[in-house]
Amino acid sequence: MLVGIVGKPNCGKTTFLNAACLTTAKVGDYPFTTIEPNPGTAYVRVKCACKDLNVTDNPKNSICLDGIRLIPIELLDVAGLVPGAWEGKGLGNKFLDDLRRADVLIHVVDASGSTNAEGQPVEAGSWDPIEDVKFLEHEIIMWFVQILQRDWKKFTRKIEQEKLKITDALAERLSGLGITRVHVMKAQKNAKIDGERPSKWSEEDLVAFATELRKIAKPMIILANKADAKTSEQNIKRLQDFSQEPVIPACTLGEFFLRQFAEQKKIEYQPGASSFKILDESAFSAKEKGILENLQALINKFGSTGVQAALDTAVFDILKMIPVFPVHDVSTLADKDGNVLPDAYLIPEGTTIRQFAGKIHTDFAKTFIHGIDARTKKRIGEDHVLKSCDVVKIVSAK
Ligand SMILES: Nc1nc2c(ncn2[C@@H]2O[C@H](COP(=O)(O)OP(=O)(O)OP(=O)(O)O)[C@@H](O)[C@H]2O)c(=O)[nH]1
Ligand SMILES: [Mg+2]
Repeated sequence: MLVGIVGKPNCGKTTFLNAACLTTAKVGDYPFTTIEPNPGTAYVRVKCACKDLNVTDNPKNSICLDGIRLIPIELLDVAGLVPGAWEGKGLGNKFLDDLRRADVLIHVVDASGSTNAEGQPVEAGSWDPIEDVKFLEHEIIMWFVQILQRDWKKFTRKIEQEKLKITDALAERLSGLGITRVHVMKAQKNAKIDGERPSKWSEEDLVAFATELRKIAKPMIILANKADAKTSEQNIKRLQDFSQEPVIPACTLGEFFLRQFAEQKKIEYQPGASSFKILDESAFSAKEKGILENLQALINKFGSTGVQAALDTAVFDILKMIPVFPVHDVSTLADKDGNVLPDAYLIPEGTTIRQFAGKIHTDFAKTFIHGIDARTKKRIGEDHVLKSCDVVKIVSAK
């Protein structure tokens, strides 16, 4: 799973990545600080199965902290997008191509209104961040449209002459963008587009189709960043009223400091928490203490710094992922080497045990015989839909 971090230049995308992943990618108060994408690994938190099964675990692909399993997810911070990027403006399509693999997008917006469309600093409050939300969605839609329009006539002629299925042909054509047949089918249905005569689709039809496809294949949340600025509060309310997507107020810079101080053992802080505790008063100057007080006040107002909340919303509310723990031995709950509850996987709600087997190893799906629920010790058939926090064994012929 890949979370793409997008937005116009200078809105705080790299600061978000650094805060979420404790990386040190370059940040600057000017546009296009980032050109090559910065990858990072962050964690989402779920209740670990060790808690209710009352076992001591030895996690391998994830981390367990006092019964909370931290599961890694991949993030990608990309270059800033400016209006017309889909036509090649700014860094253009290169930026968009970096997002091909993204399953969900976090759109970072400068809620303080102190950067214009190109990411140049302007007087605080003078730019309307609602414009950023409108333009970014438009850019992604037009990126899809422009890919679809290449050879559209030739493509649709072939479909009609050879009596191919438009859904299959479109899914194949768009597969490089991480778009599946199910995505295409849903988008066609929502856009109410005739599947019989694709050669008759107008440009408006293509835009309507791409608009629906964007919502399904690249769902988005809005991170209303720089919430610490005076001009942000009113804009955050306006963004929440305007946007169809979830809007999460955030102070990514504050989260970055908290995470660093926690790493240095100067404070006690868990990402996403609503408070932190100073462990070493002498480690901070009077000015730094003032900053920390302001940060606590901001967290009190918004519930958290918004960074972990954005990741959790993207993974659990938008992608609807659930954690599942595969084991080799249902009595000891261990793998072949005796590690108890070694791995936690994130899978979409509705995944069957057989589909899950295929995610662990393609061979498993082919040679799948049945599953076993480690809690009940009962056999489960291939169509059994997994639940959050299930612990399962896969029995295969291999
Ligand atoms: N006040 C405030 N400033 C922030 C916050 N997050 C980022 N900034 C500042 O915004 C500026 C841009 O931050 P970056 O993280 O480099 O922004 P970016 O979106 O990656 O920019 P490009 O790579 O140029 O597209 C820097 O001066 C940051 O310190 C925040 O939460 N509050
Ligand atoms: Mg950057």
